Amino acid sequence: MLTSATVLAGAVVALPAATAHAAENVVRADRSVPRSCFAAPVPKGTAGTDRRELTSTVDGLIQARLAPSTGPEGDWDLAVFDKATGAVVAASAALRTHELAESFVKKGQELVVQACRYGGNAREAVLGVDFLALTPQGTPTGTVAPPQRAELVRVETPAKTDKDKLLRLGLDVTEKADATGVEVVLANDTDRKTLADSGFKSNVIQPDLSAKSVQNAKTDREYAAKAPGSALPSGRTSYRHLYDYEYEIKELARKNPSLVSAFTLPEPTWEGRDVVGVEIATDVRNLADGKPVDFTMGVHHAREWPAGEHAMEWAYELINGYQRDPAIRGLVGRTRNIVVPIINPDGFEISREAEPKGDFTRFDYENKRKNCNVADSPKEFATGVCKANPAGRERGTDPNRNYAGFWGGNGASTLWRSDTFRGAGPFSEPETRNVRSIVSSRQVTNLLTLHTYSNLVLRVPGVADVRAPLDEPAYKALGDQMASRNQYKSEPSWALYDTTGSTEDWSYWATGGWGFTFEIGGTEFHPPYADGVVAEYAGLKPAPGAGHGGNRQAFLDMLANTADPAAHSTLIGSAPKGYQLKLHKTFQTPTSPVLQPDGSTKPPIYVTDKLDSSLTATGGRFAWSVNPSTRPYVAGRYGRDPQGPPQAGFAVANPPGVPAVNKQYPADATSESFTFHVDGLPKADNGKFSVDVAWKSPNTDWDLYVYDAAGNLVSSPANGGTTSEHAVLFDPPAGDYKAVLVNYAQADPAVVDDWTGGVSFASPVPPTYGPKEAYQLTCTSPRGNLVGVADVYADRGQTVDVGEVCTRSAAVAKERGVR
Ligand code: 0X9
Ligand code: ZN
Repeated sequence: MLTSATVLAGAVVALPAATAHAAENVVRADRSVPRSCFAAPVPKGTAGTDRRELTSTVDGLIQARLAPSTGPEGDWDLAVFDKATGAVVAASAALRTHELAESFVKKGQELVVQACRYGGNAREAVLGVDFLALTPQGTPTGTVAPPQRAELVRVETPAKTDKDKLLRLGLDVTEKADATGVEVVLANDTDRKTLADSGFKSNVIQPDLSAKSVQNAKTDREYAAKAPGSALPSGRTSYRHLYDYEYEIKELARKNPSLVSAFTLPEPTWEGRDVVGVEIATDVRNLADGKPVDFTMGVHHAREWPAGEHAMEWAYELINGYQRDPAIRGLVGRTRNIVVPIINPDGFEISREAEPKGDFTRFDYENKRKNCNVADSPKEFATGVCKANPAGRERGTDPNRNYAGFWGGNGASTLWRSDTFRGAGPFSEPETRNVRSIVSSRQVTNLLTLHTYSNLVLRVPGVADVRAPLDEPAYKALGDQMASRNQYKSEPSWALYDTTGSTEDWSYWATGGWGFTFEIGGTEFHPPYADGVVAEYAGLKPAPGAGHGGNRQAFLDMLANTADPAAHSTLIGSAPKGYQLKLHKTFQTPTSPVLQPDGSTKPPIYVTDKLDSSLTATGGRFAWSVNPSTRPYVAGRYGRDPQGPPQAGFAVANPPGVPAVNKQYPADATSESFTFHVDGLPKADNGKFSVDVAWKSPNTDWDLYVYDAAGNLVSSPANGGTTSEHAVLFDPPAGDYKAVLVNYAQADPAVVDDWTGGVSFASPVPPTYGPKEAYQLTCTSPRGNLVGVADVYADRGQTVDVGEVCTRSAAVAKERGVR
């Protein structure tokens, strides 16, 4: 009785005799040796290492941690090996001495824990090891849950309201969506029931995600075994682990000290992991050199492994290219490049380390999306570490719903369990605050956040109501340019469905720096490496970008845009050597009216944003690449002035007869239709057309589809009700269109509830313009005296001469008697 209870409760076991003799917990090495700690166990006594041997007391998890001892921190790493085979079980290789190596172990498994002093002056570090029995997920009591099958289905959502309704069910909705359907992950029977009860039509895309994962892992092993290298800049052939990312980042920095620097983001994660990044620029340590910043990041979402791979390969691309490719060398010389491949290391570690299990019935962790925040779940689910807790993969906040931009609105969930849970408040998560700190302290003119999947290049806004920014034509052009390389679809992200609180919907509206989301790949969150990483990155078959340059070329286009002064703003002037110029802005970023679980809303929350960046003068003239001083949010909204009247609307004569009830459209074409013509200039200027049909009973359902003359589905069905459908096309090209009506359901088959309807037209909405905003520019002397102040207005593409800001304005102030 007692023994089994101990196992189920999750035994926490320290090192042998660790509690009795604290000294046992201290690892020591007289000198540092930069090496991969996880490459292999090295013999006892090897320089720069220390080791412990121990035996797992549980079927569950090992958690090995390193913390700094007293004195300087240095850089220590950690690895755990299976003693019998020498295979790495867990490892951690972050930049300081905050290491957490965590993975699955078997009871009785003999382990070697190896600590390695990579660099720095710390002769010792403090080691702690815990073993935790695995609590079956979803069961706070520890009862074993029945096996569950995870599957991928396509849900039919012909109207935009259907998508919104689907989003409200709290299911795991993917970005793979088109005008009439969305792919959804059903993790278990509860999800299946939720979908079935909701009345949506669906069909299976992938019946067993667990089996698919096992198959993909095999494909990956075979590929890695036979490929000597790949077309990637690093030549890599398999998905990295978190420790691979960490180790490679610091090796890149160590080997290229003037070009590359590794850094730790300001906040550790919920589980205490350091988040690491890499910066690439000539004279890399001089952060305040005034160059524009390109910021690329991956893995907000745990299971989206190719996102991290693409970001990491981009870092290699820049470093290799700087040495070998004159074009890349030129671009790198004019920019600063920040890469953070894994924004959400807690989540990524779980997903990545669960893969060998291939078991979604108990370890659906491989399918985890969110971070490891536990604060918002009910108490009974708030126990255990993220890899072993009663809520399983459902613990956590969606980092891509947690930014302040329109936070709390549509397309994010108020429920802790949901895959799009928005969190307790805007920027409630360390992961989003880390990104915020970079974007707020540097002039990030270009931001790219990588996700999987659906072959998309997305820009703001995430919700249609926000309307496009005045920058829309240039913003779209950059997205389209990148999409011409990877052959993804370029569009504003609201076109799929609403999202609020996503990365660039904060960063762009707050700073004016272009922000894009790429959804890499066509079918899976982490497909076989050769397809999802090598082919998509390098532009090889079977990627759609094969022969067009792939993501590699898209990223280079983004970098070329970063280097282009026409794409941002530039301040020029002169300042004595060593003087500090600072640009400051502070403002309130409003969230959406905050949706409540009961559907009501509360007033928006105002988040105080502060943007502060600096330039160190080198003496004489300077040029400082910055974002425009007026926020897009304030500058206004895109639109166009009507060039003529809109076309007159008309009622439609319902064709004679009624098509049979059809639930299989378009597979079964049974339907009826009417055609209409849209006029163009000089006769009419239509900003949009709307097709509206209505019927009597809420139990009747007519589905509406609108096609152009070439047969493309063009409508974005929106705002339908229970007795109506509404399809809209903005800026419709002149020509013939066909509206198709499918009789999906009849309230009373004996009495036909037929539709009535019509087509209406509206003028384009003219642009709206807001006020201009300034930056506060200050100059501080090397002794710390404030010697110059100016308000600076700069529009996109503009070069503004701020003159001798450190001397002239100071002299003027003196004349006025200001001290
Ligand atoms: O839902 C998301 O966060 C992203 N899709 S994913 O399947 N990778 O989870 C897309 C966000 C798109 N919205 C904006 N970028 N605004
Ligand atoms: Zn994602």
